Amino acid sequence: MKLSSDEKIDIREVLKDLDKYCPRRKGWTWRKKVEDQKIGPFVYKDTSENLKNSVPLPAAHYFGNVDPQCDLVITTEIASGRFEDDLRRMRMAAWHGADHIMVIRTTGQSHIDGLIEGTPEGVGGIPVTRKQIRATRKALDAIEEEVGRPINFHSYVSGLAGPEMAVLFAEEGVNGAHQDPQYNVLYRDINMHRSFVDAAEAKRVLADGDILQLDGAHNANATAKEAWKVTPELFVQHAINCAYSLAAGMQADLIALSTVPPTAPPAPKLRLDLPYAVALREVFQGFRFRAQQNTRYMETDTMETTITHVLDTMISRLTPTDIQSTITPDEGRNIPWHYNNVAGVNTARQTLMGLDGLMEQIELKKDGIMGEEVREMKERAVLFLEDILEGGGYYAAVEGGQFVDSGYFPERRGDGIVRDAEGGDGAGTVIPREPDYGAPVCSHFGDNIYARGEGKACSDYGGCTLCDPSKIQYIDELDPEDNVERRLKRPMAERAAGLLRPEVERHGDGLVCVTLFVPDKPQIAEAAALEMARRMGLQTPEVISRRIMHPAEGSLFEIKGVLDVAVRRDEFPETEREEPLTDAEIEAWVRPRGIHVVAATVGEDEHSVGLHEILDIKHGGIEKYGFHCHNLGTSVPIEGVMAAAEETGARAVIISTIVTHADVHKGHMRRLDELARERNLRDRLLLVAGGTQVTDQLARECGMNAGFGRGATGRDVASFLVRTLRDEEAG
Ligand code: Z98
Repeated sequence: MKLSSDEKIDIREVLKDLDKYCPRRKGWTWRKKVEDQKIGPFVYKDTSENLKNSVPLPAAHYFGNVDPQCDLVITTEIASGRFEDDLRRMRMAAWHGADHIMVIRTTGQSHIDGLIEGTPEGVGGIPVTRKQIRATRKALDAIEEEVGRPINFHSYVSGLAGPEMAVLFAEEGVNGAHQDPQYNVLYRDINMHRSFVDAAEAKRVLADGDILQLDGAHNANATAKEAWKVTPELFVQHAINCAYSLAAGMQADLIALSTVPPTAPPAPKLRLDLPYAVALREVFQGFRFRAQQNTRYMETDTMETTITHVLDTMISRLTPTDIQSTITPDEGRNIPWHYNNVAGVNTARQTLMGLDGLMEQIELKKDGIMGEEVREMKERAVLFLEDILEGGGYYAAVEGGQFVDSGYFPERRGDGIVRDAEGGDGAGTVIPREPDYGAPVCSHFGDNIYARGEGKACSDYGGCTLCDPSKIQYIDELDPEDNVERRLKRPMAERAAGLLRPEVERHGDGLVCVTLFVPDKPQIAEAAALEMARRMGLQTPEVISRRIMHPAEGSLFEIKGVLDVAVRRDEFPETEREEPLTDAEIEAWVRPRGIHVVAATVGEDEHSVGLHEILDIKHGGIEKYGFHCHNLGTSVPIEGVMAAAEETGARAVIISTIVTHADVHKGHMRRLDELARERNLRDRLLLVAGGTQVTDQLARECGMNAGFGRGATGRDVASFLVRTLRDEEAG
């Protein structure tokens, strides 16, 4: 399957022959750092290889459209609820630099004691199934070809079906997974004995599949009442999972600690979070670090979330990090919207590029408050661990409510998460292994009759599904109602009919967001804002963000609602728009040639703002490329313009009319062309007209070489002049 950058991904093509799909690559991929990489006008210190296709950061056009890629893997979390919609999001995110796609699974899947099949719709994520994984991996194969960089696909192996999920992931080429038995115990109330027994098995499978593992410690940040106080506990959670993973056979460089800077402003963030990040990295040297953005203190204001995310990312640069994780800044107020996946990724890459080379210029102080805090945190973590050991070990500690409370250890508030060692999902399901137990796949922890001889364990029975993919049983849709074919019917029919609707969560969902400021007290303003949204025609309007500007002067609201409007795409025929030349290309051609340009607003027009925009260096006008501009001013007669053109030896004339009546702008253009011909200057001169009523087509009909209307920039005009003059020069 191949993607073309001007065509949408073809879901039907993705779904075709999935029963025969095999992953073309297995295991995790890091970005390759390139030292002192020259990209455009800059030499970068912390970048990796460039992409083949991408959307650069918005300001890139000032710098020759460079799109440097940082050396950290960038994660985006995808959670539309329908895997077919996830695929398009992944493609958008990959074009913006994400190479770790974390697919959130549907609420409750961790409580299902086995695999599920088909592709039912999910809540807060998708059900992870073989078909969903294959479709996603197949789409990602094509997307990684398109952008020119391997993309890691990630989901979850914690939960009741951990070992089964791990085998499924290893079979299907999933590249990364969360696995942490403590997650099961603390956050999903799954029986502790079962969780740890399963974890050994699951981790062994992940290890053999070179799948990167993330732990679950970040959940303590996210659930604690005062997240900055649970840092000693976080060390202990990381330590238990790391030690257990090593014991199960994982390599340290595929074990990643999932860490989150615990606070957000107005808390003194760097003062609290930086020593924590430093201490973690000192204690867990040799392991990998995945830095997630803070999600504990996200409000409904995406700007606030973004600023916290920037600070989080700065901490990642100040302390070594391998994966910069991002979350959609609208998490917590909607099903995250696809453009917000892109927003999150862009926050990380914009920050990381801005901080390029930082650590070659500064050093963190090891003494003073940093050193003290680091030492104290480590001591408290060790005490926490000793406390567990003295109290009878991990299970007893959890039964006693040792984990997740709001006290800075050893301070206790008696508000820990308490679990019964004999309770929870899957209690009583751990049974002793029979002496003749045979493991169903080669990757396996512990005793197994097949693993006793030479060679592969599965050679005794002719190969397992990890070694021989033809043995995998692929099961297609089972639910006649809830399946991808049925879900695709409406969107596909609308697409075939050429209909377009706005969307943010799922194909054609009609969801839009409007921003309204209402000048009244918050309560009245909110009710009024909702009513205004209704009158705009939005169905089911809902306030997703409210920000008080002043208790009496007014508040700002973001309101989402459904705009039930479909427009036909054939109403908008595509016109070929030539990309303007880059600033550098224009300047390189213009400067050595000393080209004169005469410009004026003509007739009786005193409005010079538009022309200034096009000419003045201050407004990014054509002067900056080295054109010699002779601005004759306002209300200049056409004859005067032509005389100046003759005198200065100009190669181009730019006339502008903003205010016009009775089509005088057309008359001016025709007259300019006529005069140039009379004076035998037409071959030498490029005639350009601009103004609110002017279009390129109209200008050409009136004898101009080009016309520029509303929104045109100096670069557009310069690009036209250079292209035309260059062609003339080339003959
Ligand atoms: C993140 N947004 O990591 P359920 N195992 C572990 C987890 O941390 C998680 C799951 C499983 C977060 C995602 N973490 C939260 C160790 C989830 C998921 O039960 O299917 O939700 O398991 O960035």
